[in-house]
Amino acid sequence: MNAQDRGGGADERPVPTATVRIGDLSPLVAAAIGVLAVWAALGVGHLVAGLLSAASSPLLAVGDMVIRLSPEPLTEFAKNTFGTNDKLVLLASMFVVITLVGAGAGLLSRERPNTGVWAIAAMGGLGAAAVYFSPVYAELDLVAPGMAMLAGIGVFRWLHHLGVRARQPVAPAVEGVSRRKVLASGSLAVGLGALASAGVGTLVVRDVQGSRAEVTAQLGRATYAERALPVPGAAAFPQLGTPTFLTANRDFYRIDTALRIPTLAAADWQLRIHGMVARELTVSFADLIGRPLVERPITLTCVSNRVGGHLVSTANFIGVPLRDILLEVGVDPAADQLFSQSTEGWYTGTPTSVVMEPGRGALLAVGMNGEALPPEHGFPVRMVVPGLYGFVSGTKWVVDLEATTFLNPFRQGFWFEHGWSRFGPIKTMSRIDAPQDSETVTADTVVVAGVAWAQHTGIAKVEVRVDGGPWQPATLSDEVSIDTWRMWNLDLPLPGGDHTAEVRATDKSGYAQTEQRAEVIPNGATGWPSVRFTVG
Ligand SMILES: Nc1nc2c(c(=O)[nH]1)N[C@H]1C(S)=C(S)[C@@H](COP(=O)(O)O)O[C@H]1N2
Ligand SMILES: [Mo]
Repeated sequence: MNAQDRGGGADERPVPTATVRIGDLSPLVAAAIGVLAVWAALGVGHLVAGLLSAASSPLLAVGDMVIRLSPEPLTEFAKNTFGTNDKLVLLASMFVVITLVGAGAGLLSRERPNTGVWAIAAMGGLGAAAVYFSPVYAELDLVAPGMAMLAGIGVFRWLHHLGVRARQPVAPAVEGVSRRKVLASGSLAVGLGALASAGVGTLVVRDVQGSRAEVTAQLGRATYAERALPVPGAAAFPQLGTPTFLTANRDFYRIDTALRIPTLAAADWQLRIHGMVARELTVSFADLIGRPLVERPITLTCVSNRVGGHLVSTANFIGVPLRDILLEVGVDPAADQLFSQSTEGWYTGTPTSVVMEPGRGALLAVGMNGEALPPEHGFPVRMVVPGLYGFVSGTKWVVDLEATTFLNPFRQGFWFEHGWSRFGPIKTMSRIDAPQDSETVTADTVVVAGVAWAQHTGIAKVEVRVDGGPWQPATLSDEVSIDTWRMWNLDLPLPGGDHTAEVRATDKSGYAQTEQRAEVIPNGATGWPSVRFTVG
């Protein structure tokens, strides 16, 4: 190393080259110390949050804040580009940014630790602010970011001290080597400690499996007022490329803003029903599951599903009719909005009139395909309203229901605040699953097959046309319920070459899908799905 490398500038003094500020950390060691310090902070924050309250993990709280504050185009870009991996991408990007900031903080502190300490304190402050301004902030939540900041600063000062010492040639080489060893072991210990804290923090948070197993067992011996019928064999054509009628829980599409899946055990859950009601009610999980349960197949759809998209799935949901509970509390007829909130702070508004329709079948759901709700689909309790997109009806991890009006400026749904529509009836839609786009089909007859949905209205007809020709009716699957999707297929003898197939569904109200293309925002996509394929 020579004098220029150290960028001395004004404080450069004419001293023998070999000893000029030899205690300064090398860039690599300085950067590594900064990185280890921020990792330690993240790990400790995650561990303490896991023990106290998951909502207080500074990393996740900052991520939540990013999601809440992201402008709509960015959110859509992320969803379209990364799909269901969007949260992983967000967390990974944050991790990279934080690591780089840590490295930068280290590099700015090659001589003295002060700059790095301030940078880490600033990051800690950001984490604390994110936790504090989270919609679910609670008393002890500042402990995790506080401990994280202290851990980060402590580790930084300590490793910096070891690093500087390791470079001072006060004693013969033997001592220098041992000091380097101390630095290396210290760094290793910090790295492992950070990893272990993050791991343990994640584990303690994730433990609702015991409670889930218990609920699944309870569902097995519960009293049912209504059970889903076995699915008829002709309800789907998976052999032709359509989905199966019921979607396995692990394949069920997942959409939410939750960076950490809430981990509320059934025993700790309760739902408060209040606002414009005659008798306020707080329901425990035991109350809820002790009522006569109903089990019904329902197809859920996300408003963000683009034409041809896969944000649509079907399950046998088990739950308690929400209408019955609302009748019990006596909802004021002037309360046109049912405002629901989840334990992690998401919220939406649903039209009371829809939930109160006698045949609608809105549920407080506790089960899905014969088991307790999976954690990512709302364990222990979620709302399901057939015929409405999830963003205005499907509140997962629901803990609060308030009868209010849509005029209440303090009770506006999360996605409404972000530029989406207030109401979300599901639009009649179809999808072509076979052939796939750009596929080459080698057969005399091309089998076109897919799915269509018009929840709570029902599908009456599906038609296919090829290369702009006449519309031809497809064969429909058995109808299981007007609240579920319906599969279709059609055999087409086609000459070799390139072809385009289009599909349109007509629902039981007589409405046929419009050709007009609409974006998903504000209230759902429209347009005819199409695929281009080659007969070879
Ligand atoms: N708590 C909570 N519930 C939520 C959401 C959310 O972000 N948070 N997203 C809604 C949206 S937009 C949809 S489409 C459905 C999706 O439910 P699923 O993930 O079980 O398919 O959940 C709804 N419920
Ligand atoms: Mo959605």
